[in-house]
Amino acid sequence: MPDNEIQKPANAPTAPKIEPAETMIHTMSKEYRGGAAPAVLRKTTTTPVVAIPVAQPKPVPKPVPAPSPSVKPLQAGAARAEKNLIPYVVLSLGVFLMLISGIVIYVAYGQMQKSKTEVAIVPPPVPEPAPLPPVTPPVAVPAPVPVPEPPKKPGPGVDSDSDGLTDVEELRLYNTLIYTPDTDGDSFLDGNEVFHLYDPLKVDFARIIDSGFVKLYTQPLSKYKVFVPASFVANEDTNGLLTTWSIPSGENISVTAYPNFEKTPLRDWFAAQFPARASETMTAFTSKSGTVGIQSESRLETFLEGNGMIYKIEYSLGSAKAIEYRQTYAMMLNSFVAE
Ligand SMILES: [Ca+2]
Ligand SMILES: [Ca+2]
Repeated sequence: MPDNEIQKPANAPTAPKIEPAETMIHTMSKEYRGGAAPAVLRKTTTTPVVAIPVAQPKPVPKPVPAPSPSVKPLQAGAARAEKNLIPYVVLSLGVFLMLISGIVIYVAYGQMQKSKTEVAIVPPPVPEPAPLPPVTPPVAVPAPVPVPEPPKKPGPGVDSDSDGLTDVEELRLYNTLIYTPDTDGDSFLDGNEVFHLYDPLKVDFARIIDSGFVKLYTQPLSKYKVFVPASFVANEDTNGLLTTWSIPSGENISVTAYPNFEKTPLRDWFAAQFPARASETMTAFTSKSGTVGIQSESRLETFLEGNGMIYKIEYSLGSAKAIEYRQTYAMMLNSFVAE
């Protein structure tokens, strides 16, 4: 039995017989035992080994003598180690190159982004503004000084039929027709009849004092008589020098008596009494009853004299915007008698 053949225990089960064609046991020649040249080892390592069934007890291999340290298997191991390092070196180089490439690409990409950012940040060149033409300051034109308008003088009231009586007088005082100038048809206009102290509603020469539209007012202290519309209410002061007839629309007609003991001529008296109105033109006036005096330009203020007195008969408009009672005022003047 050869040396390298494994001793089988006596009581070991019989191993199945293995056909030589399928299982071959290669043994090492003596010349190779204890270390051999690498070339020889490579040649012998290809020797097939007999497969041992698992169920059999593991044979104890015969210890192999340690190779001599002076032999060259270490050189072969070193060569294999060097050979095995090559892939790692190549892999390391590849990784290194990839890192370098990545860094280069990263730096290049950063430079590109920076360039883009710098290009975006750079503001476009601002064109120089064209020089503006010299501005000529406007010539200051002084604002026109507003001229205050003089207060408007009240105009006459509406007289629809142009008979001399306003519509207000006809409707409120004399009961005449505002669209019929001659209400009673006696060929005299309504206003003309009132002015001359006639009844405008009766033909012939019926007196207005008998019509009921006017009444006689007598002032015993100041000693005068005057016709006034029946609807006017007299307001007298205590000494009888001033009597005022208020009109519901705001106007009033008044008589003021001034004693003239020295019998000063009327115009002189007027100049002394109203020195501020010395330049005012006063027109001579004579009533239908024969009383003489002077009258203002507006014909709304009249001074009559008689019986040692001077009477101012005034038509004050107050807040009225139109002169509605001019013919009535004229009627009162024509009826005024100092006695
Ligand atoms: Ca009229
Ligand atoms: Ca008439």
